[in-house]
Order: sequence, then structure tokens, then C-alpha cells
Amino acid sequence: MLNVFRRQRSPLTALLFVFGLTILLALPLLAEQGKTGQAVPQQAATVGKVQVGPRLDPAVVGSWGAPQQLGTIGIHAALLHTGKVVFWWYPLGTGTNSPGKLYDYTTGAIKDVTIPFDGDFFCSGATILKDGRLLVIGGLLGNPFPGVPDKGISLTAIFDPATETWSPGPNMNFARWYPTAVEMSDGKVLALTGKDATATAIVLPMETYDISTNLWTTLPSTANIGRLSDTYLKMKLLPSGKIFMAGSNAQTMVFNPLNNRWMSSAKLNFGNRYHGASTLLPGLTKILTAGGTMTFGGGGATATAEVIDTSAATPTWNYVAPMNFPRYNANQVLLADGTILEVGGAQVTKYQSPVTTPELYDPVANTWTEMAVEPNPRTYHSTALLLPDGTVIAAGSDDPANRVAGDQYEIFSPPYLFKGARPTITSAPTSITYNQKYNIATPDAANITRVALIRPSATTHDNDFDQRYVDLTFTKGSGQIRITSPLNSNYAPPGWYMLVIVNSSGVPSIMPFVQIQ
Ligand SMILES: [Cu+2]
Repeated sequence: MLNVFRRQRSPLTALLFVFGLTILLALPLLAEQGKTGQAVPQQAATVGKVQVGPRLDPAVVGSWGAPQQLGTIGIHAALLHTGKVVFWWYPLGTGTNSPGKLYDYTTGAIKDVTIPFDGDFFCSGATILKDGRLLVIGGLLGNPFPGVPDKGISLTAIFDPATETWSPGPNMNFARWYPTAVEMSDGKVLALTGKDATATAIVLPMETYDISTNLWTTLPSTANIGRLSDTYLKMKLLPSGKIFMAGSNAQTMVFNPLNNRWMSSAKLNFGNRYHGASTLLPGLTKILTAGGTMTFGGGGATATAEVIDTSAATPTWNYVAPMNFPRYNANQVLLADGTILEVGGAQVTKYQSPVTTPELYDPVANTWTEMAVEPNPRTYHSTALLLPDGTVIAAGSDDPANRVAGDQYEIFSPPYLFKGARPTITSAPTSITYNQKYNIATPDAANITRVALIRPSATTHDNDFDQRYVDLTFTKGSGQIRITSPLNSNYAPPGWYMLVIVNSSGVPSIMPFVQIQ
């Protein structure tokens, strides 16, 4: 959906700013009212109500740091293998460059990385290329003049973590606004869906980007998507090499890149699940989808959640435990221990009745646990991603009534950071290949129960197409563990990953980056 406020420059702006500031100033007071120890009942969805969450030990509900200034609205976010996070959003006023910020979580430093060439990479798609550079595709050529239509764009932009600079990438063959970008097992990027050059109709053809030739290639028409497909189709690479489309349309599908054909899979029990979040679960065959609404324009948020096991003979979506709060436009973040943090979202409109109580989904126990209340609302156009130290950064939301929150970020420390000493990795390879054995040095080898590779996020609009948690088999030795790398690139497409070891208390290590190729 176009944010109709995005170029609003009316005299109301100042008033809205004051209104937002008033809300912000009132937040601590409202939060204080919540310190009665009462958990919020389900469906606590009154407009304007601040949820309070249970008042519990951070080892149970985690803990939020105070909001910090980002200086931009984190509508799009990606974690680079340098450990820095790049954010970008839409040009301001009559500007034609998309502002960007580079955040270093180790120091808190923020560097301006405004895209130095024309292009509105607003509601673009993004994925991290196998060499670690960030590819951003499409966006909008918005028109500030009433009655003159907006246009989808075919522009792309590439951010190089080594030089911390942007350069123009090759144009796609199609203009796309709200496209999906996902890395396939061969390292090519698949681009699909999005609104066309008139910013109205869905683009049906799919195309791939080959990093070695720096070219886009349109796939045969057998690969075209259906006319009624949603934008930002939720694509997940499976160990079969096929790519599963988990919504938002009720009819889920699977794409086979070997023959460029789609097959129907099961239907979501809920129906169309617009603005819901979905995640490929650890194990890489099950997909979780939670929240959303049947009404594209908003309203009617659901708390329901469903899981499909794509490895079943006849895969079906099955309801699992519902969330405690209905929500849409929330973010799902795969955490360092393989649980999923559902954070942000709203219930009534894009920005109204925000859900500030995150929930932690345990896919083994099938439980949702309410987490500590987030200090800022994070609704439409918000982002959240896992950092290499196991915390989560949350940002974004372009609510014109709350630009104060929009320009800030905050860091969530999950419960696992309050459960004792962390295991440490003293050395690990920085480059690995498939199906080989490698040693990881750790003084905590005897107590390690899980080892995994976690793909760094490139996320926007409740989507993180490439997010995956790849468990590794391992054996323990003295002062080291010996891992077997992923079997092939269907399990872990080439690129940079965070390496985590987790101990028997569920506490993860700090995660160094390793490149698999
Ligand atoms: Cu958008």
C-alpha cells in the first residue's frame, strides 16, 4: 500500500509532530500504569491502549534498551557481514535520492549512506548477494502532483560493505514496486511480483539476476505468476531446491526453478493472510505463518498461526497455537536459539492500536510467550532483525503522527541473554564449502547442544525472504567441536552466515560470520 502521507508537507506536519511528541512523553506514564503484574488478556485491542505485558524476570520476558536516535525511518534494513546494519527509505520532500544510514551495533555509531544517485527505493525488495553485497531492487517513482500517477521502477542499487558505498546495479527487465527478491540455491537472485510501471497491475513475468554476468534474464512464461497474486510473495527456499510461496494468497504454491513451473500446494485455513509474517522454521521443511488480515486494506487482524510441513507426502496447513495478540504488519525474527520473535504490528489500521507486546514462538513446544513491552510502537513500514550478539534491533514505522518513534530504534535482549554465561567461539573458519568437516575452537565444547548457521536478514514490510536457521551436525572434542557443513546449497544458498553455538541452558554465543561457497 502506498503510504499516502509520504510526501505530505502540509502545515499539519508541525501539529502532528507535537501530537507524536505528546504520545512519546506519555509513554513512560502509561507503562508505569502497567506495572501491576497483570498480564494483558487476549484480544486486548482497544484503540490507543498501551499493552503492559507481564511483569516478569528478563530471563522469561527479555528486556528492551531505551530508544536511540537513528535519524531515519528504518523501513528497509539489512545486516551485512561486517556486522553493520544498513537502513534506507524514501526521498524526502522534492528530493530524488533515498536516504540511508549505516548502524554499527558494536559502537552505536551511525553513518549517513544516502544513495548518491536518483531513485526512490521505497517499498523495494532486497537480498544479500553471495559475495556479501546487498542488492536492492525496484521501488517507486512517486509523483507529488495530484492526479499524476506514480510509477514502479526497474532500478536496482548495490551496497558494498567493504567500501560502504552504493552503486547503481543493472536495471531489471520490468518495473517492480513491492517485489520479492530471494536467493536461489545456484546463487542467482529471483525477482518476482510487484506493481508495474503504472504502479497498479501486478507484474507477471519473473526474472533472475546472475552476479557473474551482472545481467537480468526473464524466465519463460511458464514461470509467470497468477494475475491475482499478492505483492511481496513470501518465497522460501526448501532443501529440495524448490521455492515455496507461503502467501499472502490463501492458495499457496511451490516453484520449481529446474523446469520453471509452479505447482499448487495447500490452502491456508485462514484464507488470504495479507500483511502476515512467515518464517522457514529450523529444520528447513516447515513454514510458520502468523497474524495478518483477510482485508488487504487493514482491519480484522488475526492472532491465528499455521504451519505447513512441506516434506509431507501431501502437505497441509495446520493451525498451531495462536498468538496472544491479533496483529498484522509485524516482523518475525529467527533468534539465535531457533525460536521466533514476533514483534510489532497493529490491529485496526496501519498505525492504530499498535501491538507493543512481542511474543516468542517456540516451534518445538508450540507455545507463544509474551515478552517485555517495546518502548515504541512499530507498525506499518517497520523492521526488526537479529544482530551478531544475539540481540534484536527494531526500527521503522512511518506513522506521520509519531515521527519521534519513527526516527528511533531500540534493542531487545531476548531471555536467553539472562540465563547465565555465554559459550564462546575462540576460533572458527571464515570460509567453508559444502558437506565438509571443520573445527570450531571453544572452551565450552562439553556443554554445547546446538550449532547452526543463521542467514543475516534483509527485511521490510513483515518479510524476510531469505531468513533461515540451518542446524549443523557436530561431534565434541577437547576444546573444540567438529561440524559438518550443510549438505548442499539447497540447505544454505551461497553467502555469508552467522555461526552460533548454543549451550544446554539455551544460551547462544556471539556469532562470527562465515562465508559458504
Ligand atoms: Cu510500503
